[in-house]
Amino acid sequence: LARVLSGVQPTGALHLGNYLGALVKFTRLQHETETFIFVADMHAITQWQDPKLLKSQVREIAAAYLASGLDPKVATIFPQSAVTAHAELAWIFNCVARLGWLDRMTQFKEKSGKHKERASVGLYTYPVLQAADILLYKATQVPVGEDQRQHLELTRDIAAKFNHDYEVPGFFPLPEALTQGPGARIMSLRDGSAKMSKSDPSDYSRINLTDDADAIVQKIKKARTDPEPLPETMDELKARPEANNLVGIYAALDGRTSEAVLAEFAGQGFGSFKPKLADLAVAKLGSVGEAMRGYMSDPAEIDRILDAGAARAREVAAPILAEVKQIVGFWG
Ligand code: AQP
Repeated sequence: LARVLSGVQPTGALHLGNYLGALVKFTRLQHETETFIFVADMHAITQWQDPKLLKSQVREIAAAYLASGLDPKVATIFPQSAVTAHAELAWIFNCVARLGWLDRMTQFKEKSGKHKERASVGLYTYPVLQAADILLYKATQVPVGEDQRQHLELTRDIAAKFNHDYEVPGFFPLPEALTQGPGARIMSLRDGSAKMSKSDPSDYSRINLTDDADAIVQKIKKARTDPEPLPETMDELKARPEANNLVGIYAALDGRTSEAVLAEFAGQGFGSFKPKLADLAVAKLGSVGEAMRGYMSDPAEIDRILDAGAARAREVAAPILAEVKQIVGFWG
């Protein structure tokens, strides 16, 4: 049976990109595979997080998981920092990964900005911790958005080098990124060439999971487009980033392909397509936002779910970490 693992950082309100690129896939996969989904609070502190808020941010991501349909009886849902084996394995992997590999990571370049020397060392080694998250459970499949593909390649490189250097062929699997589908790269509503992101200063660039129906409708109405009607073919659509993005969002929300959406709407202008997209988004996201608020009103229940998930994750991780330590020649 394939084992799936993924997570989301508790660093602010989730948006449509996180939902379609990650959460929807988790929910779908949980019934087909053994699924581990964590809240990445150790990753979150690579950039400053207010310690008074961090736990409630973790609960909010857990609430979003549950609201999107993750079932804690089926999937293991837990806070990353509750399973200390993540940090232990990350240290070993810090000694396997090469500086040259990390130097190539584009997300570090983007997130560290102009003053690289002021970024935390943790932000730099973030992909190594991510490799530990995945391989600690010997996960084979990692549902993520396109932006994480490079980090997954690094995880494979670390697994292969560990297996080779310690002469344990096949000990760690080489996990695969699951990035298929139209939701893998949702772009900003203001700029078809930038990804939808929590850190974009314009709230009109994204749809938040907590937005109400009015906000969703307004944001879609104001989304940047061109004056042409929707084309007949995918090639024509791909040449128009904003149009491509809105069709992709429709497809992902409706569980269809962009081709199927084009077949229905080709020839229509945005004056008629946008209201239909807005109706669909309100129908799909409205219930998620409402369910999230419901879960958030009972933090004790969320904590119970997260504690039970952490206990289960520790059980699975412990023997794998023990074997790794033995392979490395550690004392414990
Ligand atoms: N625009 C996106 N389209 C599709 N998937 C996306 N993901 C993020 N943005 C998009 C996926 O969401 C999951 C959670 O990602 P994260 O917790 O690492 O958050 P992030 O990537 O830092 O999210 P943001 O919004 O992009 O934050 P900033 O602004 O800080 O960069 C991952 O699977 C990711 O691929």
